[in-house]
Amino acid sequence: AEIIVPVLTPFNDGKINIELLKEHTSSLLKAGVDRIFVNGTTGMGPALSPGEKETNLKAVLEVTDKVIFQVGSLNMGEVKSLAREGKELGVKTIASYAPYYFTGLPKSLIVRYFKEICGEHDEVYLYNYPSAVGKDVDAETVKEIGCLKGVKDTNDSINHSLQYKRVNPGMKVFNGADTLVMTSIATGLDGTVSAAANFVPEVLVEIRRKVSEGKVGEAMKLQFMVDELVSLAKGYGYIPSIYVLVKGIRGYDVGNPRPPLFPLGDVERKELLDKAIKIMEKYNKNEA
Ligand code: PYR
Repeated sequence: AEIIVPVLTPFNDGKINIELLKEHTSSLLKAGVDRIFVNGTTGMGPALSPGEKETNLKAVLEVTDKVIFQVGSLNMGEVKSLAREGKELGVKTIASYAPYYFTGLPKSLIVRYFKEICGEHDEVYLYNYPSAVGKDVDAETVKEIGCLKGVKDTNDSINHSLQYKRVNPGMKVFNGADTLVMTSIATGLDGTVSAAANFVPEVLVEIRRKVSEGKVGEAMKLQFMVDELVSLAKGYGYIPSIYVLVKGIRGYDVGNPRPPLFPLGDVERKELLDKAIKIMEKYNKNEA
């Protein structure tokens, strides 16, 4: 099973910091992450211009070709042009969320959106995130689309993810919930796309190892540690917290998020990090 990281986008004064993105990407790959999902939710994809999406891609490509390039937006021309750009740059896999905000779009138009992207690139993944985009591109819809090679399903229902496998055999299926890393691996999905891989990649790699050794109970304990960290971070705003946790846990700077995802203040940073370290110490003690 693969561990895929939806990489954050480092900003300084509202501009992408390419060097920090490259350093973070290298560090995650060294920790054992398999692929880098660029311009996802954690990467603030919907808040990036087409040029910025391309900047992120090119930065990550300087480090690795193990990339999934997310190209979705509400402008079909831009989506297709990014898809073409990905192809020209030799990107193996691109992905897109469904058109968001327009929650009343009929299924036929969602199907058409993805078919148009498939016209530009031969390996297209669906990024399904119903709670954010306001519509569920489920297993039956994917069958109707007919050309998708994979899906990242950000969904608390593992059954929902499994149905893609049943209805579309041969399709790669990844669940995108931080709380279902162990479950995704143990149930035979193709892996996980977990934002927590930004700050605890080694823990996710260890969860995978434990599952493969049949030590499901130990994997579950590590999953619970991730759950507590994520739940803590969500209380401060998940994406801004991830920047603080990368620096505090991994020890290098990844800049800031960009408003409207405002960076945390100094007091919150310290509080978040102190609590995160306590959680990690608690689990590491139980381990010993
Ligand atoms: C993302 O940040 O893109 C996830 O799916 C978690």
